[in-house]
Amino acid sequence: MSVTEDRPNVSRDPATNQMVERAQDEGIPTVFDRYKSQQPQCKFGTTGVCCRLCHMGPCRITTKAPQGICGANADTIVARNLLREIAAGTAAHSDHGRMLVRTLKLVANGAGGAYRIADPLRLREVARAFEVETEGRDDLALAGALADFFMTQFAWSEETNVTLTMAPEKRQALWEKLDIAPHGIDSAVVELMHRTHMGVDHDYKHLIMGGLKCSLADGWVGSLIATAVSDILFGTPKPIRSRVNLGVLSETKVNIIVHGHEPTLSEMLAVASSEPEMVAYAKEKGAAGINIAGICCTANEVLMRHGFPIAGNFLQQELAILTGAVEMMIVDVQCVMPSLPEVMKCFHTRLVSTSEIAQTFDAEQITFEAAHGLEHARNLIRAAIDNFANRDKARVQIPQESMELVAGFSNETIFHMLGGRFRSTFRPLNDAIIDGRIRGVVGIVGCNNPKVSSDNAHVTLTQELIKRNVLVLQTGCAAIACAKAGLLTPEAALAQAGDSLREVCEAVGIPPVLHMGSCVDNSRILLAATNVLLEGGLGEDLSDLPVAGAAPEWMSEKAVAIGHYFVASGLYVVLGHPLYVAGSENVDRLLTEEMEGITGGKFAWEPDPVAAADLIMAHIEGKRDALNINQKKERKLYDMKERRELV
Ligand code: NFS
Ligand code: SF4
Repeated sequence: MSVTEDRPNVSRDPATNQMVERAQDEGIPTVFDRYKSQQPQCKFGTTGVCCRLCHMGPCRITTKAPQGICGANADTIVARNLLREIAAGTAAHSDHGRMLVRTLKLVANGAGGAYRIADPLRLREVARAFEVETEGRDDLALAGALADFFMTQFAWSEETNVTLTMAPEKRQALWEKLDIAPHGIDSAVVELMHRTHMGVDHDYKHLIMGGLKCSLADGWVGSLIATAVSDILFGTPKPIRSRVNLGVLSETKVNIIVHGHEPTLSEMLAVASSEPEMVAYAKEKGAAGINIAGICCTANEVLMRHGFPIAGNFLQQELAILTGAVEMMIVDVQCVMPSLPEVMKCFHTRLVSTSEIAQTFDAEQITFEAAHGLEHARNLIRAAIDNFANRDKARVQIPQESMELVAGFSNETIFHMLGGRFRSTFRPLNDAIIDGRIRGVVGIVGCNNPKVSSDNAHVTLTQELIKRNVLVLQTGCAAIACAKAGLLTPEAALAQAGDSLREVCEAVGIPPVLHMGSCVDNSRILLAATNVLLEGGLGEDLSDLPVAGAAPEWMSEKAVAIGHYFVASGLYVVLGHPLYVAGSENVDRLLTEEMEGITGGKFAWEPDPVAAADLIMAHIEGKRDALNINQKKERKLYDMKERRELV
């Protein structure tokens, strides 16, 4: 059966719907078809009560069989499964961070080929933040020392992770008290794998607290390192204009798509694609030039720093190939669908996998080495140009949708923008929150998921929140979704923002929806919240702030880790669909209720984006009440009868 028969809009984005229709017309299966063939999805899986952690099993919990063969009950099984997701998510973000640290070290040793320290100021700032000696060290020596320091954060150590010191002091003290401060990224992941092995940790509360510890090693350590090193090597993002959606693909140029998460090779593709010899070669082969566009977070990385256009988010990866206009798709790690080669076969597109840990059947493989990055990039671009001749012009069908956007909001940039020309500070933002012109700040992050009409929840939630005078920070595929809907053009977003939010944004010169980067850059959201707190007037800990996080269409284990480090940081997190925990009332209650008394943060599940906005507003107003900053606005005017009753 066709996908769209009973689900006419797989997406709120017309470009996506157009390409899905094409796929159906031509009988090319996509993620949306496979989603259908997987229905109904297994209840044991979605409620988290299927255990295959040992080979006495697999075991499934039912009313008739309330325990697995070993005696594990639903609470233990649900908690263990959740922990393994957190471990995988943490591993993915952090291994990405480690690759970047390795590149930084190579650059420091003079073995980094064309890579260099793009942002020496940020290098010094980051080194100072972690007390790495800067005096008497030139940039390369300092980069080497910083890379060595970052490497120490992966292994186990007696000390807790040093980068946790970026968090507010009260928060750090709470983590110590709860014994959830990690002692190393790799060891935190290993510890979860150990604790969830058959016959180890069985108390669901103890397990979940272990999960929070590992998630902190993601957000405040691995991801934070990935962001810092990306800024040092490739430049700290500044506001930059670009375009988004499948319409950025060119009828006349050689289209190369970069997809995945690691920005290292794509940085060199950015350099090589503008070299005059490359452009001349493309022209020689009959193309008008070279067009590099991105998908997923690699896209966000090259957008933030070079303004390269974005072809789409997670669910558009197959659809980009379906335009018939892509000469080459270059993938690295994470969120790359194994179905890509199948779609490729129907077109002339070449698929190249570039990570030594990620091979895809039927894709060409190159093993990327930083020292030869520029050479790899030139070779790939040349091969893509050669493939232009194979494009079947009659089969090219590029949707017309392409939207303008502004991205590039690092903390450093927001700091400078808010402070104006003379003094960098978050003060104007804090003042606006305190006097209520901005009610609060919400991070909207995460993926797309074929379970829901793609982009719709991201866009609706964002519109609802800015309308209610909430400043929105975004990363990942959520940011791409809103960009496609025009919400990342300051003009359009301002027009949809509530009056007081609009006034503040216009006065200080920031848009109401700020694109902060890729998913590892959620660490920027943690630091933004910390900056607001340190600026003063809004409490003593992150859990005091009128802020929240949301992932309305999430799908990946990385999102599970992110959700947990937000909650462990004291934040309220609304997910568009629940974690796989419904099989354990105890785990569900711990995460959605009791956790508030432990970390100050908690989860909520809410599929309807308007209802999610209501939940978030109730939370924000509750925090504002607790901070006593709602007083002025809510001063009550008593009528005579009420006055009399008062005396
Ligand atoms: Ni985040 Fe970015 Fe997108 Fe989800 Fe995948 S690309 S790391 S995991 S799908 S937002
Ligand atoms: Fe079954 Fe226990 Fe083995 Fe899990 S660990 S598969 S519940 S016997």
